[in-house]
Amino acid sequence: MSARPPEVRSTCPYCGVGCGVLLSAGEAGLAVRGDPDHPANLGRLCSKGTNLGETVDLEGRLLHPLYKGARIDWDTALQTVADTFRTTIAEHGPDSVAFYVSGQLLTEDYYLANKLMKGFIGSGNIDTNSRLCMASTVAGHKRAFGTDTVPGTYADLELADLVVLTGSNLAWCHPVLYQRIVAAKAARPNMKIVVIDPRRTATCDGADLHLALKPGSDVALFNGLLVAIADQGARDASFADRVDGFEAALAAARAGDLTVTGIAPALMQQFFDLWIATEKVVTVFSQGVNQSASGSDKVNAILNCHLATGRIGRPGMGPFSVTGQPNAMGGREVGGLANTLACHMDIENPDHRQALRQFWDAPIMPERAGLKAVEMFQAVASGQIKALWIMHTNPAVTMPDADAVKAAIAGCDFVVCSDITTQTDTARLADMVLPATAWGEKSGTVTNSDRTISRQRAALPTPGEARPDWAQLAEVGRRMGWHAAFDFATPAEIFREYAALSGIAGGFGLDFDISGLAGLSDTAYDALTPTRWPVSAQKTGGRFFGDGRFFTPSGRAQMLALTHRAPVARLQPRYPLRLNTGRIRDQWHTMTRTAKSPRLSAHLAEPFLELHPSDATARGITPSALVEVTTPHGRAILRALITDRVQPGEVFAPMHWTGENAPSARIDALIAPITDPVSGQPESKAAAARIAPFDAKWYAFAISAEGFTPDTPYWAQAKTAHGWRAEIAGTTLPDDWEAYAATLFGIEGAEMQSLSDTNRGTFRAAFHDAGRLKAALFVSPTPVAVMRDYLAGLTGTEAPFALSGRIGADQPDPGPTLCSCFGVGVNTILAAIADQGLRSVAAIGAALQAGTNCGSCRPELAELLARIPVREAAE
Ligand SMILES: Nc1nc2c(c(=O)[nH]1)N[C@H]1C(S)=C(S)[C@@H](COP(=O)(O)OP(=O)(O)OC[C@H]3O[C@@H](n4cnc5c(=O)[nH]c(N)nc54)[C@H](O)[C@@H]3O)O[C@H]1N2
Ligand SMILES: Nc1nc2c(c(=O)[nH]1)N[C@H]1C(S)=C(S)[C@@H](COP(=O)(O)OP(=O)(O)OC[C@H]3O[C@@H](n4cnc5c(=O)[nH]c(N)nc54)[C@H](O)[C@@H]3O)O[C@H]1N2
Ligand code: SF4
Ligand SMILES: [Mo]
Repeated sequence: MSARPPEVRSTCPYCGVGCGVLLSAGEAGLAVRGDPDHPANLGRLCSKGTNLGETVDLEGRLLHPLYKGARIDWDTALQTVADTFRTTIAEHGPDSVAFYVSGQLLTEDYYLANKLMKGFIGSGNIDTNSRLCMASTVAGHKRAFGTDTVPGTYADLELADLVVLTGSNLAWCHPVLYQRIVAAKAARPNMKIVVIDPRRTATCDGADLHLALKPGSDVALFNGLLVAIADQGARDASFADRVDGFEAALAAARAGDLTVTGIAPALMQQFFDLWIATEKVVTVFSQGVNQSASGSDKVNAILNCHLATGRIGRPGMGPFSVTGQPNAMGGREVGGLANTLACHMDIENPDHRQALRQFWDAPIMPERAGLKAVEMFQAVASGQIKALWIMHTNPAVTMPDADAVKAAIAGCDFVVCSDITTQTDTARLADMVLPATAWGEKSGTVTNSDRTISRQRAALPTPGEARPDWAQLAEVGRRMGWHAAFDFATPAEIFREYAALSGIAGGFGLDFDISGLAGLSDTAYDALTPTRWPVSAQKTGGRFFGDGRFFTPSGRAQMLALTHRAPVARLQPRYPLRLNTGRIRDQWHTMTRTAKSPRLSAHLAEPFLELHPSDATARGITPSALVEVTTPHGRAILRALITDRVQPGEVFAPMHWTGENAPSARIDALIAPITDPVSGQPESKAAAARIAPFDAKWYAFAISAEGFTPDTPYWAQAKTAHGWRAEIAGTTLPDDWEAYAATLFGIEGAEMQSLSDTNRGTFRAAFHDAGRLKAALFVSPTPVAVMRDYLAGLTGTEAPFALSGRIGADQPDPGPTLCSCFGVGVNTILAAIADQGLRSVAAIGAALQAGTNCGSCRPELAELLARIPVREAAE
């Protein structure tokens, strides 16, 4: 028996928690488990991390460069990119080109992209999807602290006596951090959790208090807290000389109106009292704060309260921005934003520019910030930008006004897209598509939310001709004529240069200094264990600001005078509803990886709109019907999910679905390109919208062993264990359902059973080939009632009774999958709660295994328990 190969230690490619993973590639695929030694997760993983093995196959992978849809060799591809950028710059100047990159790039990739654009092309026109994500936090931190510094560490979340989660659905978006908090609370039941979110999310299930504020009213709420801090004499006198601006901030706060929050005064007071009475308080914030036209002010309103009370940078207290992407933090460090330079240096600071130019031996440096994402794509649309390189991001789906962005990309003279697949809305529009090595195949570093730098290491061989992003950038840099500056053969070489540069930043007294890592040998880089920055002669790891020293010219933190501003997208009679957008538990952004996993796709298999029962009733929208959502910018069709988790007048839709899997659900087509004036971050969570029932003539549910593409106004497709499932709706009735079904599935020669009831308008067909079910279609004039999860498992089996659409009467319907690790459905859980009198999440786990592996579904299990009255034993 051969010895098992050693596990490769790496980092999960999804959220900013930055969990360590142990990988082993074998014949059965890639096995993934949590790294017990990684400080972020100590062995835990959420559903997305647990199911990584299902996402790394080569189906749909791009394995060689493509130019205008045809395969070309790397030499020609890279020369074409270099030549086109060079001639465009020669004719139209450096600002006629741009890079749009991503917080999912490795630090080494990101550093080179920034070096090439800012130091050698000589333009500031490199921006990143972090503009849609972290820009308001960066602006808020810089205004208050002088630098973009996250003061605390993850341990603070466990040491705190109060954790406030505002604009963050941590249970779904940073599940392992959430589990760490829940475990800390279980160990110390006096610890309190408060959630501030217009919606009642899964995160609320573990909370002591939920404040459902009106969208966009965070500044008013935290201003109210500041007033209460002052009135209750809770200002920290010993910290007062470390902070400027208290009086002005307080005066502005006193002028505010708390009623705009829509929160009951008593509840608000309870929150203020709790916050003030609890010294060890951490306020966690994320996209509900950042993605707003007042995002930077929201950030500063939170920082104001921590600065006034001196609750910052000490164990168990501080403001805590959790980063979204695995290397959102790294991107901020390398200066990936159009208005920053590498290592937290400033583009407007001539000394910083000069030092960087000298270090890089750069021919030219921009003296002003480049275009921020929204402006950048507007400049692409107007023809000002003529060559664009998009790397590791899918802006045709995720930028606001996404249809305009799509048109801009399509109309641009030359677009390069580096991706792992061509099956994205963006890659399909690019002139040149360059195949990148994917997560399991590449090597480098990422920085998580608490400043911990971790290694990503390759566990899988490079497929086809794929190349790492850094290698693509280095080669283009060399071919543009800058041989020495881009003469890198390994990520370790890039990292050493970057670490050395950070020493210069440290010399300016800046926070980001990892010069202690500049001398890492290749072997030491390979072996690097998770390390929190800074790493310098002066300071290693730890927290910032507990000593009251900030990075502003005065050394004091700045409190800001802030005034509540309502969302810019105004509600009006034609658009009376607030459209909020965000994430679901088991999908990652535009789904190019997570949608490959049948397990992850089972949780929520279709795009939806959460709407309040009163709004549904008022518009005649019934459960499971389709709704048409319209804003001044676009239109979407989504499944109605009627729930009091959202407030009346507010609706919520996920951001994930794309032209590839549900073309009518590209939610960013509905979002206005409105941005925060300070940070340039879009207002992604507060569109003005109207909704109406979608007038479908027929609805269908379909399963198939092979992928298929309906041509109807609504469809949404998801992967199953042995094929695909789809929801379909049409506005015109086909003449012949049997012919329609055969064409839909592209099936010839299979045996068809069908059943139609012309009176009721229903039709069902099942196709068998060699005794195995290939595809089935269930049509009805109303939303189809069949056992979807059961049917989804039938393709490839004999399934003689598939047409019935349900399991035999003797077998229960498991219902939609809730626990994706063990595939346990809602109905199974509800039945067990009722029949076995289960009272706790742990009891459900003992009975059904649900929730016992990654634990991501535990909040939803708790919600089921709360919803279902348990039969008393005596009854
Ligand atoms: N499962 C999953 N996890 C992810 C990701 C993913 O795609 N899928 N993406 C990662 C990335 S890049 C990011 S940035 C993070 C995002 O993580 P989060 O910010 O937690 O996620 P979102 O769902 O975008 O938004 C959070 C909440 O903000 C609320 N909100 C909306 N408007 C307001 C408001 O005005 N005030 C307040 N206080 N709250 C408001 C929304 O109702 C929503 O519940 O998640 C990361 N983790
Ligand atoms: N309405 C609305 N819009 C939003 C948000 C919201 O909450 N609401 N959130 C915003 C936020 S916070 C974010 S972070 C963005 C995220 O939005 P995007 O970054 O646009 O979304 P992703 O799906 O993560 O795109 C990553 C792309 O990189 C490709 N890829 C994967 N691995 C590699 C690799 O190793 N190399 C290369 N070159 N490519 C690779 C993937 O196939 C995919 O096409 O969306 C933003 N848009
Ligand atoms: S919490 Fe989940 S998605 Fe985030 S890094 Fe950890 S395993 Fe990955
Ligand atoms: Mo993000």
